[in-house]
Amino acid sequence: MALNAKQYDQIREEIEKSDRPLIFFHDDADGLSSFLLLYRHIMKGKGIMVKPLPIVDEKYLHYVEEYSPDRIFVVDIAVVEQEFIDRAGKPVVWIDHHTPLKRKNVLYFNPRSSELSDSEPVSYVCYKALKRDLWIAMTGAIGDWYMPDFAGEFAEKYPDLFDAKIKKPEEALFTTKIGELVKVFSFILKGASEEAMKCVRILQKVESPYEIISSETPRGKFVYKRYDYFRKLYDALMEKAKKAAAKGNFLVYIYRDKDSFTGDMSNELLFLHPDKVVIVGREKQGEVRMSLRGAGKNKVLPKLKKALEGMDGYGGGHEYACGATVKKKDFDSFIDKLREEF
Ligand SMILES: [Mn+2]
Repeated sequence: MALNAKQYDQIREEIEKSDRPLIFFHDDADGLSSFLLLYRHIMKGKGIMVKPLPIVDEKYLHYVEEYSPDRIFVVDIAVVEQEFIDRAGKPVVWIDHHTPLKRKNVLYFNPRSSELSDSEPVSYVCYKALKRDLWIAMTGAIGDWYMPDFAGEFAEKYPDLFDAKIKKPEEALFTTKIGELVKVFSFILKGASEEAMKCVRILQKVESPYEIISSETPRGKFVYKRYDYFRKLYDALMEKAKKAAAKGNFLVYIYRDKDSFTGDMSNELLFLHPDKVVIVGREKQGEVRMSLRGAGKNKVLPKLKKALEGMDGYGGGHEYACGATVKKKDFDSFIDKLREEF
């Protein structure tokens, strides 16, 4: 079940009590939005982007030492190791919506703890607790393929960014201005983290979405330019992917490039081809790292698990959205096995 009023109050009290919060966030639109909602509520703190793996462990302890926060927040991160919590020596507040985990000495908020099938994004949870910066909350929710109950209110305030007639998050994502803002939030986080964080710091204080999407201010333009750089790379890859041979019900596209767009690309390709199993992979260090997507009858998770049996590879995720890695030399046989499963 969604969190209750008392839990939302508790989240708000925790951030309001904090004078120097250190906030770890996932490197996607939901994670970034969650961080921004917490930060902007008190205009204090420091954000740390967690990538490439959504795990906060002892490798992140040095940030605690360097910043010496009074509280630690972790948002939209699937795993926080007990060792990190024990050694951080500060109160830890963890807000997440991945598979619930058991940890000690942490204030843990997860809508899935009481109902595993629930999936409210973390930015939705933060917005319900703080009720500020509606446009950031909407960006995080849509970025997580979730149509929030405040979509109508958002449409009233920002009719040029979103239309209340739209009921499917993917339609908002790929046909509206709020969808473009999701791409901004996702793409600026790619590439070098120091450069990404320059844009994040700007987002900590921008006053409206128009500063960015209409480049209304120099700082908004700065963010838009970084987004535009990655968008061009993305669009070029998408052009090739759209032409990729779609044999039967499979759309497979593999590329070599230093930036990871497989998640974003597979989502958009699935939107264009909802009847297909979409696989977008990136070749790196003798491996193919891929995102797999399906809809309707194409539940990818169980088939992926079967196809990986006895193979030198790993993967997992949600029913319709997975990630997996296999050796380059095994890729073709992996795809053959997966085809058989479907
Ligand atoms: Mn996320």
